[in-house]
Amino acid sequence: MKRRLKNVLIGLTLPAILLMAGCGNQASSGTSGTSAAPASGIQERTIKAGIGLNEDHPEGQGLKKFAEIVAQKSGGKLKVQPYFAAQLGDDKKMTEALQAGTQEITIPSTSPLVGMIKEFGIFDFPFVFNNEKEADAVLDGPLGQKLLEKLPEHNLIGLGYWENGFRNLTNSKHPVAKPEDFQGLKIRTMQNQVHLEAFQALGANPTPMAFSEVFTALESKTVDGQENPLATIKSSKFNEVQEYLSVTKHVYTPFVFLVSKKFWDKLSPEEQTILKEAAAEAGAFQREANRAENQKALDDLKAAGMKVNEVTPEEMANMQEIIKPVTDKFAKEFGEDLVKQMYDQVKQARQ
Ligand code: TK8
Repeated sequence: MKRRLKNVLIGLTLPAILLMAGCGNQASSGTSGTSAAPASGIQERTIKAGIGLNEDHPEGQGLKKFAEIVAQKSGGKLKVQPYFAAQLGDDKKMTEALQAGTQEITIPSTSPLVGMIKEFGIFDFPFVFNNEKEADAVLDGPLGQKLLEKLPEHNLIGLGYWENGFRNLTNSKHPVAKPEDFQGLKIRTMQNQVHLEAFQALGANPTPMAFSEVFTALESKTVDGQENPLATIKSSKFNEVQEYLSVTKHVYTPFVFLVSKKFWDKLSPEEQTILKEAAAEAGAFQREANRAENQKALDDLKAAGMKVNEVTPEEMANMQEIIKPVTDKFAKEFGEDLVKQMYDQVKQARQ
């Protein structure tokens, strides 16, 4: 009897002793259902991450890089499943899925989110940044971070900004070199009031729509034109349905890296750190890839037969003048101090 009792006691105490001696990993790694929390604090998780652009676009390359880094930092336990080309829906739909907790990550343009976080609208003001360096300085500086802090109240966590880039106009009617050339053009815009009213002020006839509908709308001539960075125009093959490309660089659009707060709050500090670091490292990679691709895309689009014209700084200034009543109106709506901060930080970045 005594021997049996002794064996039972050893059976009960041995795992506890092993656990205290830090041998918990063997007991819990990869096995499910163990009562002891894994010493490493990393669970086996599958993370659905969707974007609207194609896999070959620098944003798609950046998302794949993110998945690699997360797998490497988590020993393969955190598995990011990437979805491209709006397989999970457009920017707004995927952002709503994050808020509902049915999707974990998306990286939309800030523009379609302005209905939810109005202050993001300051990035829709035209001709704010002269180059990517200035955009990085504002987005990665106190102002960009301040806007990310508004996300948790919307059930979203923002881990930083990636690059969509400087937008340019394509259309099937004629070159656009000066404000009068916008007259009557049916232009697809993002679902964003600043863009809509800016193109109206220029005399165009804007139609807001989700990005996933743009190619078909151009092909069926429902709209005459659209505007996007060169890498997107190339990756989405808009040259197949658009004859003219006018290099206007009229707005710099950021992507914002979003995580569902419902998902985020379940993560251990270690898992959160892994996602934060991976989003930053993949973001730096994505910005570089986007800039390289934008350089190359212009030559490729010309080679594909697009008729390309550059818009002179004088004519860009004329466009900005015409749009000024619109940006003055929205500066009041978004907060004039926020807009002033943005222009002050741009000035600092120019020094
Ligand atoms: C892709 C969109 C796209 C944006 C647009 O999901 O809608 O034109 O520029 O990049 O976010």
